[in-house]
Amino acid sequence: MIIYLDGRYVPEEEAKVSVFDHGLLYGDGVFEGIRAYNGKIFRLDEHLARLYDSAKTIDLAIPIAKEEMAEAIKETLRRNDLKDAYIRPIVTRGKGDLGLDPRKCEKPTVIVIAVTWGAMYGDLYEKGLRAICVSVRRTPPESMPPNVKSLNYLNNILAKIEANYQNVDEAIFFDVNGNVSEGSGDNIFIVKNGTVITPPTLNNLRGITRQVVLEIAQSMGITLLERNLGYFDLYSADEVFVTGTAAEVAPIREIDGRVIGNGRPGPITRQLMAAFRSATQKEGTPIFE
Ligand code: PXG
Repeated sequence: MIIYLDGRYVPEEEAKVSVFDHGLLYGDGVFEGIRAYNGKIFRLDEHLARLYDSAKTIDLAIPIAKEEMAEAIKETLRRNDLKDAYIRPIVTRGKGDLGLDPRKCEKPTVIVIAVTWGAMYGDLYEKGLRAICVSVRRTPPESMPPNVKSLNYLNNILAKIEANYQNVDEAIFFDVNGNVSEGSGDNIFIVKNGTVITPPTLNNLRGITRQVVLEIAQSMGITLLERNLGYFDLYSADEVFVTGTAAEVAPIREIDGRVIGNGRPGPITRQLMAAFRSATQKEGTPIFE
């Protein structure tokens, strides 16, 4: 496996960062999760925009331009001969000392990892996922904007741990005000009486898959709403699904023991899953040109 590290393409064994890197010491940095399908990188520009916006928000100046980052991603895929892949660009604050002051970090560390990747949830795309609403709340935007895709995922990991202890597939976050936020690593949608509804993005990550699904639903003439949701909306929904680069579009069949709809992926979810799959096969930035 070849990794991009600070301008060089190196074997995995040589892809090492300092133990004084603030990405490790403090989770000080940002990342993206991007997919390539069929030789094309899906929504690369949107992912790069979010990476640079996340970095800007935490006052981290990425030392290479977006175009260079795009080239590093493509070249990493080419060197690993990958046509279908999960791509992980990472930018950390860089090597500093044991104090948290970022001014001690002279140069951000830039990494691109690319690996082969199949369907994250296997047969659950047919059966549907089981989920719980977790007690841990999504970090409020006043503390750390969930729109920043930062290297500190402990809030999300605590949610996942809670779901793991309950032996379910996914965790659903609420925010501190009692509104539905998102899944541990994906955005959430409900379908009620034919309308597709998803929460606004102040209290969650502005997912790129979420945006693609909204575009697809609109093009299909499905009524869309962005509004706050509560427990009532989740439990009484006809359909619930989550969206993410890793998860793609994944149906939820049960929440806190309540069966959603008839316990099978619903018709609108199925339509959106199929349309999303076909979009990922068709569009994207070519890797090998
Ligand atoms: N919310 C959060 C908190 C995320 O981390 C999404 C939504 C979906 O966004 P996109 O742009 O991908 O549609 C994410 C994306 C995992 C994992 O293991 C998931 C993500 C990142 C890293 C790992 O599930 N997330």
